[in-house]
Amino acid sequence: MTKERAIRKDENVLASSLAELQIVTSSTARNLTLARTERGLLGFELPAAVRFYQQMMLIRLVEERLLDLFSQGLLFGTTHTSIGQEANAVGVINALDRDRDIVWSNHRCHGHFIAYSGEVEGLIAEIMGRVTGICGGRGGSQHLCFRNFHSNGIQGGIAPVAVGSALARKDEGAVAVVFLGDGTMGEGAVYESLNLASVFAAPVVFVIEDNEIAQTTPKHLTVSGSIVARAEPFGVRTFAYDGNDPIAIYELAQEAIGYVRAKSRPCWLYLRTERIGPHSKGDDTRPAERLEQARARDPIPPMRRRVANADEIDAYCLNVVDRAVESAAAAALARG
Ligand SMILES: Cc1ncc(C[n+]2csc(CCOP(=O)(O)OP(=O)(O)O)c2C)c(N)n1
Repeated sequence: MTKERAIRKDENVLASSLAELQIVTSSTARNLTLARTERGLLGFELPAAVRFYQQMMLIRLVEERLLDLFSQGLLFGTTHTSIGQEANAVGVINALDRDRDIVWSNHRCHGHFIAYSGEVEGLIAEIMGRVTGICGGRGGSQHLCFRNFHSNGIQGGIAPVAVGSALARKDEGAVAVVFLGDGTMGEGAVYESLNLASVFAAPVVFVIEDNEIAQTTPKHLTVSGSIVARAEPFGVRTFAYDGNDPIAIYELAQEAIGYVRAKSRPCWLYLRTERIGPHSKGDDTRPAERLEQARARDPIPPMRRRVANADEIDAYCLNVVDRAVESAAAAALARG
């Protein structure tokens, strides 16, 4: 093949890929209407304790089902679950203005995403690689994009983007929230972002979910000093919580987000939490007693005791997940 023909062939491939991408993008855009967002699933009309319990159960049941679907070979790509960390997602996301604020999440994003959107079916379909997924089945577990919600699996890579988005939307009164793990404290981009957020007065909330482990590496082997104290030298105010109560997290997040919005300043919201499940699938190397400690802080049982109709909510959430899986399985494969 001559060089010229080879280039033309590449151009044709590129053109057809772009055309395909455009189809996916426009069909996805059609799906992104508020009408399709199953806001009822998030229980906006319910009292806070019931609403938070329902959202946490949805997250838990979706993620348990994802692990099951993975073991049956029904997922596209990998997946990371936030089992044990649901209170953070529910507490922080419910304190946001979902229509105005911007969320930047990471590889462990399903809980944040469900609490933001209630799009259980769109998420499951996405991870099963189906055209009905919220990104047309092309993004998978770690790369979600829906309204003002974005996730990306590169550790720390979302921090500068969050700062930029906060600056871009500052005049509209929007706040950006970025979720980072303790294992991401070694990424230089986090500190560059903290510095610029402070210097440029960006309304961004850095949420640190400290579960004391990064994949299989315990925090003490890689993180020096105090994570709570890290932001203060940058002139960034810190809010901190150690526990598993979504209502307490919600109240603290409201205070933190209220401060960021009112002062147009960044803040550091530190949440000590526990990952109960594996990092990804079947890759938990922690000793039994450490896992026992983690399970003792499961946020769901204490909330369950506070909700009178927990059985009813569990049955409702289970039905939602069953229907979502059935409907996703019936949809066409994005790459099929
Ligand atoms: C820059 C970069 N390095 C390595 C990885 C591989 N990786 C994915 S998640 C992870 C651990 C992250 O730990 P942490 O930030 O504590 O979040 P957690 O998994 O505990 O939620 C690693 C090393 C990555 N995604 N990006």
